[in-house]
Amino acid sequence: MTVLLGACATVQGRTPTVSILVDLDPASADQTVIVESITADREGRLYLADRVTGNILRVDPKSREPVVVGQIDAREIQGKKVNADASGLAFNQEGDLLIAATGFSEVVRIRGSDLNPAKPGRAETFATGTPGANGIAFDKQGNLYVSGARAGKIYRVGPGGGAAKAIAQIEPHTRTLPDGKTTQPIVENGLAFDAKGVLHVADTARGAIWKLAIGNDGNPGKPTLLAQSPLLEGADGIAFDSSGRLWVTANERNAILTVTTDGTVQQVAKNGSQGPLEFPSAIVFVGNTGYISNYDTPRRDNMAADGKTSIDGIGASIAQITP
Ligand SMILES: [Ca+2]
Ligand SMILES: [Ca+2]
Repeated sequence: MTVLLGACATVQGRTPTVSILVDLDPASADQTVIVESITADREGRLYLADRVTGNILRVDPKSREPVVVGQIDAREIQGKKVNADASGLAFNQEGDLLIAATGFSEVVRIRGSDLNPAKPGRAETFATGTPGANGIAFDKQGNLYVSGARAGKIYRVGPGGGAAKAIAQIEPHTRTLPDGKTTQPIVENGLAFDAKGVLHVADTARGAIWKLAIGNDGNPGKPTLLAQSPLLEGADGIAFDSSGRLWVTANERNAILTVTTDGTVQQVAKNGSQGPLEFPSAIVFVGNTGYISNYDTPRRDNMAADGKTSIDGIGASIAQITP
């Protein structure tokens, strides 16, 4: 009996709570800042890229004060101004920050020594030939993997960067949302490696997580489904916690879920348009605390009461979840 009670307590004892760490645009709730991803450095400081300004923001969870430490300049391409539309971020082993620049079909880099509030570092091209670049993740050898969004190609480039090569394919798929008109065609979004070096891929369109084993020769196997569930619709950023459990932000459902190694999906948190989750786009763990970027776009469960905008809640922000 004691054992049973103990087991119950382990499963149900503590309910993870979600709260806001930082409001990234305190003067507005109307997408004046747009953050699609979040990562952390070795000291546990958080980094986000603002699609509106091109600024790279650093936030120390203790001081909660965003500072600008880098910049991705817009480019002029064929006479038109093109924004980077920064997505996934990740640090390499040398401490340089890599950022998927969806607008450029590239991954850009800011050297660690240039992440400086006194003189924000300028991003430069690291990898080319990555259309739809969204999630990024490094393997243990320092190779960078890049997800390709709707076309479903996974790209890889070596530690030095250069022209990326497509190494795997997830079949394209488009889902229609419950409103009967909005569609979701992104089959590759967030990326994360587990401790064994298996790449996991969030499929936003199918509401699924794929696994891609990479052989010792560097050759990938075929993608296999780990989990597919209506709970995972909108699966965006993913990250493993220290116990090896995969956490998923389901953006359009304003939800956070976990997926175990046997594919069991569990909803950990969910809320309506008022937050604290507002179209959560990614999660990163520092110790046992998960930090979540709120992208806050007007869609599905994050649509404001006006039925048009995402103005409910506080808008672009970092939420935190303590398991
Ligand atoms: Ca993403
Ligand atoms: Ca909102």
